[in-house]
Amino acid sequence: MEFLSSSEHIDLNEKYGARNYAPLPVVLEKGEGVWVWDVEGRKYLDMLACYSALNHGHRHPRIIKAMIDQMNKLTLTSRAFHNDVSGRFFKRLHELTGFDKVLPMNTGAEAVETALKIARKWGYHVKGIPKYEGNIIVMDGNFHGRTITIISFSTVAQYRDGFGPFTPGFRIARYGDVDDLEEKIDDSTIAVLVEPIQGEGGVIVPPEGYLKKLREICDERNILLILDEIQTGLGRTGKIFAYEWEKMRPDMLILGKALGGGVYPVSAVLTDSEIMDVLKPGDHGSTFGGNPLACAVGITAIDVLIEEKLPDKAKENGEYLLGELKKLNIPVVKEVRGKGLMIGIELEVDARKICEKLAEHGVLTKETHERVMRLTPPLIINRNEIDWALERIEKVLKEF
Ligand code: IF1
Repeated sequence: MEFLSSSEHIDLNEKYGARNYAPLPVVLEKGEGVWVWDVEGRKYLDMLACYSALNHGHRHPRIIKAMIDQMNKLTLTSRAFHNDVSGRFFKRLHELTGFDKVLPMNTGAEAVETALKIARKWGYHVKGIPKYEGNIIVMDGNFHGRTITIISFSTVAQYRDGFGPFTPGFRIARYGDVDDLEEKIDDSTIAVLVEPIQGEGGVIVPPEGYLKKLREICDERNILLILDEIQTGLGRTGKIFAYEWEKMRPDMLILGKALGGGVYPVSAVLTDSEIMDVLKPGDHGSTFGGNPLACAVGITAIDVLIEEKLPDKAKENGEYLLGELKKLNIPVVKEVRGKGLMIGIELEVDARKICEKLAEHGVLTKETHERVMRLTPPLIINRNEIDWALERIEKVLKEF
């Protein structure tokens, strides 16, 4: 393949690609572990990890091997037939989560849509809410994906602009505020959908005990508590699942991103039989959902997560990184917050410029909502690599 410079690659992308992103001017060619290289051979430390889809780092050898082995056998069958991998994947997820049943999908948004469909059907067929009067409560500042139904309940104007008319049946409550939630609940409320920590919302950590209170309210009112752990799950916050921090359990758990081991889109909805069994054959489906390749990758992604103790690493290294960042008393830093290796630095200035400067110093990350710089490195990152990043982050922040 002929060599093209970064700027030539950028020209191609701008000429032929939709402008639905404004990427940093970095053209990546190779990744390994926490490191990536651009086409000119410059090396970067990846502190974004594809928004927590790269918890295992780039091209984890065990995951690559599992994928290649499966590719040399069988990749895709449709669900018209069984395959010899999906059952083992479902069992592995059952062992990891304790939920009875798994519905496999591909992207996060598809899993969120699947969870909403299961919840609605449960609301009418089990809870007995009169058909189509049901409502589902979501949070302001939520991010659950980009489909028309999901952006119908987004509170970010840009994510909705131009995409109406919007899907009805959703109410917005203030994130972290159980009193406000209680005001929004009525007899037609089916479920509450919430992120344990809001990622895109700016790494917003709710008050201690929030999830526990949500659990109690949902139990009292016979409402399904659905947790979107697509970003917070699989070790990111220092536990396998963020809900473990509050010793509570959701009725439905949505996973994605790192479930695909950084190599393939794999997502899933997990719940117990009395909820999942509302779905009869033909009610819902997906061409690629639960394909052999996805399942082989998913099994290995879970095995690596557990065997390499990635949640504990995220807890220890996250505490260290957060602690070091909090010591930086730099005027441009307004607040540092997060849990495990899901960290956000709220700035007094536009975070994009800082991310561009960081890239020049070999550290890659991305802003969210103009002023929050997120730090969500692969969970395999070690102390030396964290110090290497801290040195450069401090240097760049001091320049502003
Ligand atoms: C983009 C954000 C992060 C998610 C949660 C569901 C999904 C996501 C909690 C949907 C996806 C991605 C999407 C990507 C950027 C990134 C993102 F800024 F958009 F919000 F991570 F914070 N639930 N988040 O975070 O999963 O369908 O994408 O597989 O859309 O720009 P998906």
